[in-house]
Amino acid sequence: VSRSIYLDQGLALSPAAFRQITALVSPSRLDQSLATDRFTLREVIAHLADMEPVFRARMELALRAPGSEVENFDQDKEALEKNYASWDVQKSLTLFAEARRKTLELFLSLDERQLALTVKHPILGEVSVFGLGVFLLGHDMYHLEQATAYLGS
Ligand code: NI
Repeated sequence: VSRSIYLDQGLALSPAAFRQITALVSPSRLDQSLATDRFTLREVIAHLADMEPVFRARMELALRAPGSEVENFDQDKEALEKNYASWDVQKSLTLFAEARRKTLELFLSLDERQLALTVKHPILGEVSVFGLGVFLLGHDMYHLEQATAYLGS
């Protein structure tokens, strides 16, 4: 495992990308559902803000107690229970940016030995702290593509 400048930069830049895209979307479209089984843009941003501390907690657990088992995060259950559909988008963007800054601060502080420590996830299997960082960036991109679908009329 070695540091990847694009992984670090990508993780740092995601909140700005979501903020910039959201600024270009008409407020009336934020709650539009583009696919029955996917979040609206408002829910996507809330989901990112809500998930970020969960990702960070997994990294912290791997560092503190390597080999621990973590639970899967049921995003649809969380979305309903926490009513993502009601979250203020600007507040969610701010929450996400602050939470990501903390994740990145932790991630950048780790050495190679620490990045290789793992947790066990019921779906992902054994995943390292570095792997969690890669997963996080992939998750950003998955939802970033979804957000771009809200651009245009
Ligand atoms: Ni997601």
